[in-house]
Amino acid sequence: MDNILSGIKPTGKLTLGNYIGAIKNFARIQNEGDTFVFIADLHALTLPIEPEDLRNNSRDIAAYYLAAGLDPKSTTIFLQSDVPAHSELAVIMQNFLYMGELSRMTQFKDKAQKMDNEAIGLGLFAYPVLMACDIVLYNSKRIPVGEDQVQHVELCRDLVKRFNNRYGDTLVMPRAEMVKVGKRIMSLSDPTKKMSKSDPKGDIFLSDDLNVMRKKIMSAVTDLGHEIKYDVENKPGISNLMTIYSALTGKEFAEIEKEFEGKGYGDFKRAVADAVINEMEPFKKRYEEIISSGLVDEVLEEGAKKASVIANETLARVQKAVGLYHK
Ligand code: AQP
Repeated sequence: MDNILSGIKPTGKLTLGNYIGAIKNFARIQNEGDTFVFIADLHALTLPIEPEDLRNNSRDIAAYYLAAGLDPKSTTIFLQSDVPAHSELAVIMQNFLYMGELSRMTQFKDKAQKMDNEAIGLGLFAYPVLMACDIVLYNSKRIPVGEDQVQHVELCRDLVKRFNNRYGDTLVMPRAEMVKVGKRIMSLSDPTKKMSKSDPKGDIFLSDDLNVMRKKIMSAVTDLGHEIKYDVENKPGISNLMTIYSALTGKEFAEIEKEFEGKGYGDFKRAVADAVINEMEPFKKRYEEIISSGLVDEVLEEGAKKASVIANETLARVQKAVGLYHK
């Protein structure tokens, strides 16, 4: 069975995009291999963040993982900064990814473009180096991600090829995989943009009250016409809502089109809101129970111990391969 690895960075309140594109799927596939799911707190430092927010966001993500059904018995859940091998390996691997390729990363270009050129941190630029280390440390073959992260996994593949060519078979080759439906949930106020926690216009947050979620869906931007039809180019708003509905109910697009034949946008939005609330009500309840128990700290402590064993083995293998003395 292949090792599976994924994570979320605690840069803000999690969105329905993170839930559909990542968390829900982690729980679904966790028994298909040795699964490692982490909270990428070091990655969150690549953009300015208050210490209190970083701490709270990190704890929240762990609780959301558990609320979604990730079972610490089958999935190693841990905080990236609790496993120093991530940072140690990154110091080595930064020599094997090149500035040209890093500067072509879409996420870097998008984020840097909104910042003052003189104040772009090195960490933001080198983000894919650390992400590649997150992946290779766990000998991970399957990397479930949303569409926006595929480019970084591709760069990690380049790194593995480059490293193994030079030093022999040391690192395991990963591959990105995406959910069939929901790999890119769009903003409800601008369905041409990704629903994103660092640009929270048109987001549904997992922390929103259920009635706020309903209101947001009922006022989501829709398109001209009145037909419920999956057509991303001409009907991005309805197509996005159909994606959410399909991801949560398991219904195919053709089935949804049939279900709403002759009905209007209002009927459809009500059904989407019901589907979101059906899913979110028990999930949020479990999250509340978990956050007020001591479970999160316990799980993260245990997870860091388990993760460190395999991460340290890989780190030692790399140190030895490159010729670090005494390793
Ligand atoms: N809108 C989305 N639709 C589907 N999947 C999504 N993901 C994020 N947004 C969507 C997936 O969630 C996982 C964790 O993401 P992340 O927090 O590590 O970073 P990100 O991809 O940069 O997500 P955000 O929300 O846009 O974060 P910020 O704003 O902090 O950069 C990933 O698998 C991601 O693809």
